[in-house]
Amino acid sequence: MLIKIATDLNESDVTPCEIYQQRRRFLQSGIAIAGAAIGGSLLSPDVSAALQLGKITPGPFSTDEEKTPLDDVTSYNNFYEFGVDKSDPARYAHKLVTDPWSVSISGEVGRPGTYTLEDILKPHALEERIYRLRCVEGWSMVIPWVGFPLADLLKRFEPTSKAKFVEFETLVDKKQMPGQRRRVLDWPYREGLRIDEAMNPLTLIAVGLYGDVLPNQNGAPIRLVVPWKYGFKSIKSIVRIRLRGTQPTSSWTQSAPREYGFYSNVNPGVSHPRWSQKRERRIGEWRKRKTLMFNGYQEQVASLYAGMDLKKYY
Ligand SMILES: Nc1nc2c(c(=O)[nH]1)N[C@H]1C(S)=C(S)[C@@H](COP(=O)(O)O)O[C@H]1N2
Ligand SMILES: [Mo]
Repeated sequence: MLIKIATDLNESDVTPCEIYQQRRRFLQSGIAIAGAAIGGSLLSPDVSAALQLGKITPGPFSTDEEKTPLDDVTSYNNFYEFGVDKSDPARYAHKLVTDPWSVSISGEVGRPGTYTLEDILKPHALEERIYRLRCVEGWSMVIPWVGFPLADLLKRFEPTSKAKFVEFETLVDKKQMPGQRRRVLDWPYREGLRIDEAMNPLTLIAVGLYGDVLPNQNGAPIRLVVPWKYGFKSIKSIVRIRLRGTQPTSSWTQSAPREYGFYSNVNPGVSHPRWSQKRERRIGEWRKRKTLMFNGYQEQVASLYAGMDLKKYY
């Protein structure tokens, strides 16, 4: 774990739970976290400054449900580039070099180009948004993300009137990502959204969680968070964003089109062909919860799908 704590705490004295509660108190009291609190070994001062960590304001749409402990958020992950076991990302992702990092923006935009992470992040004020994340496998978490709306990012690059969809890609680098030596998926990991989904104010570009930079296993340095869709739509470690006129594919749809559709909205009424999606296990809980339509974000997103048959467009 990257998280370094303020100097008046001794890391070995406290559990991860106490560490994040302590960190929360710093944020809530509005006191900037000292520079040392940022994962200095991996981030250059430029990127740290661009991230503005310590100046995170509470954003809209947060749930007041109990947050999943940091320890679970960073040790139970899906990030197939590092292996298919839940523990592989925490074990292997620390090797990923996330600085320098660049993101190419292409396709139907007025200002295409390859931008450094700093260029990408600098104009954006960071918000904390506590969102539910529900994996298609049937587990869920509540994660306090740090980020800003994807819409704000896309608008800066001036999408043309032909931009109907957005496609995202993760880094390909077999040396750093040992899981890519096997063709479990057709690399790069790809995802896509319809432009109105991408522009919805819920859709987040995340650069941190629990008030700190993203741990590598959670998709550093920059990932997508689409809380009304199954977790796999929330693509990690993005290097390419392309606006397009036609619907892109996604890695999971490509690998098993009958199981994973382009939309992949959380929907308890549409089963995965091999299991039900009616219930979920919140990590840390024993009793299963009912899965909510659109993962509980109906109010924000139901109108996007008005008139669509969501059994057909799963
Ligand atoms: N590049 C990439 N992004 C990815 C994945 C992946 O394997 N590779 N897994 C997805 C899946 S299935 C889930 S449930 C979420 C998990 O995010 P978390 O580990 O931060 O909780 O990341 C998604 N993003
Ligand atoms: Mo997932």
